[in-house]
Amino acid sequence: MTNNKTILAWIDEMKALVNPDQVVWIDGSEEQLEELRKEAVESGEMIKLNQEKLPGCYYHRTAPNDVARVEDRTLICSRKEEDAGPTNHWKEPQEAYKMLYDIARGSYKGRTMYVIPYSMGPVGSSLAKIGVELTDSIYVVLNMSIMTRVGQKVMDVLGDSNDWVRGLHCKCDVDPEKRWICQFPEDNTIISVNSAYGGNVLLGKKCFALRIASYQAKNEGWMAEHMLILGVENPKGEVKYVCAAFPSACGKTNLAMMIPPEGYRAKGYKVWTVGDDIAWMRKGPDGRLYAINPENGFFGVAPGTSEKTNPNALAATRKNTIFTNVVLKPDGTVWWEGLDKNPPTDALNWKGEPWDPASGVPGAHPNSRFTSPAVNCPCISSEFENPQGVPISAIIFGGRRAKTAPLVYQSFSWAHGVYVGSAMASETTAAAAGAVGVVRRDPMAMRPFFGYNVGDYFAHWLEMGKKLGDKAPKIFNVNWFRTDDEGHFIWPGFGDNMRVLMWILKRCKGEAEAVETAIGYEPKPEDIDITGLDGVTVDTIKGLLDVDKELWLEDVKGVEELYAQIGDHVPAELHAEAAALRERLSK
Ligand code: OXD
Ligand code: MN
Repeated sequence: MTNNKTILAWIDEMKALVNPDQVVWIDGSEEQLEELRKEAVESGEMIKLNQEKLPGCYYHRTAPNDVARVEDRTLICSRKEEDAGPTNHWKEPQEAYKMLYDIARGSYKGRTMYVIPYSMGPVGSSLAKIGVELTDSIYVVLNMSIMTRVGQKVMDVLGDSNDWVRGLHCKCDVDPEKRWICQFPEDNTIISVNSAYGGNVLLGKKCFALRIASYQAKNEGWMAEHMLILGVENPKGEVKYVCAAFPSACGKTNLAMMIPPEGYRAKGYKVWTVGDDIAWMRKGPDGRLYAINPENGFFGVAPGTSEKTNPNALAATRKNTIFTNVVLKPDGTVWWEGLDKNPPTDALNWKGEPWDPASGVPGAHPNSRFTSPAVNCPCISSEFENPQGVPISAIIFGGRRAKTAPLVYQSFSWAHGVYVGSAMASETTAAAAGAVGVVRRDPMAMRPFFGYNVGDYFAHWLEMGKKLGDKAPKIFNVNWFRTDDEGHFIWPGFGDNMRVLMWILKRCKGEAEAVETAIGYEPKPEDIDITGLDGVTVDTIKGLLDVDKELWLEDVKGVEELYAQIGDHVPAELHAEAAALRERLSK
């Protein structure tokens, strides 16, 4: 498939290490993928679902001890520990290679090595990048061929270049004690052993598109971010694009695929999805910031996805989708908590055991997933394949804060916006084990994904602002999760978040006024459109925009503690932003 010497030499080296019975190159053809699906069904690795109801869909179960990303076993192996920074686990590269090679040695014996050439981003786009993943799992091949662009066309574009990311995945015995997900940013290399769970083994996603790419982006002057990308079309047919970063469990996929309220739809407003998880952004020829979604599919959390919460995501799962760790019904269809109110009584749970919904134990794993092609999504943007990307008007940060953050505010400047992103946080919910309401700092929603020192990452953001100047997107913060004294959410969320997006876009066009507060620019309460919203008045909005200075001073303290933990690498400009905010709040 290629004469690229750097690829052939590396594959020879890896072959000698893992010792496969045979090597199969993934060419991207439907015939080859279909053969692999058949083989996976024969071996029991996958189950073919009801082809009338779910055409092209398959089912897979992971080992029960291998169901999520493993942050404490994810390492950034930069030469200097300081370059990994305090938010990452680190190992010296030579030691890490030795440890990983000892685990990987001979582990493909009796197995096939699949070679997956893949492109993150439209093939040939100047914003795209190429990787090669070696894996001994057909499940990985089939997921990668949904989540990325794979095959011959990728090799053709790469030619003889050495600018590609090496990725070795060895399933081994899925032993959690020997599970490691290692990134070597200085070597463009990823090695993942003893897992078969998506986030750990679909190496194009978190490992490359965020950890390795964030490091490349710093060196090459662009940005790799954990952000959705969506377009809002107005009745005149003009589309404006925004990116948004949220920590997990804040409704990122739902926002990316949002359906505007009826009143907006009637007027002709539409929302288009470019991406639901990752954005790669670069300054374009006109000086604006352009974004692509490097992925080609959605690796979404199934539980909670329904006709009501996200009909577009649900529609995307109705064909050519791989379901992992959901409930398997006897008619060869699938179910998960939150899909509807009719849990099946004669189904198998995610572990393959007969499941009684009355048991109170969930049938689908809370992190069960669907892997669906992006083209399946009814609201996929017509610009999804645009190699130039889409121009970004606004960057939105958000979190889950019961009392502190208002519904929406705009930063005073790019540098202040970088402070706002660095201060991102979410309060823990009852859905996870541990104390409720504890603030977890998650700068730019990147905490598990920085490929280098978080302080240097902040500095890179400030650099990008200087490079973009007055063409930089405006930066906003939103909070859909303010609660009343009884703990009920005040803002309806979901499609009604469109009302907040409208103010944001008007601000970007200079068409909306704002009130200057200590924390940033806020809308005038009457400027958030509440037409057709039951139970929400201008006073409700006033309450949602309220800023409690005591809580905010506490929050600045939390951010300063984070900065202290990061140490010298935090840019002075961010300390100055924190100090200025403290001063404004103390007035
Ligand atoms: C994801 C994540 O799976 O952020 O997208 O964990
Ligand atoms: Mn994510």
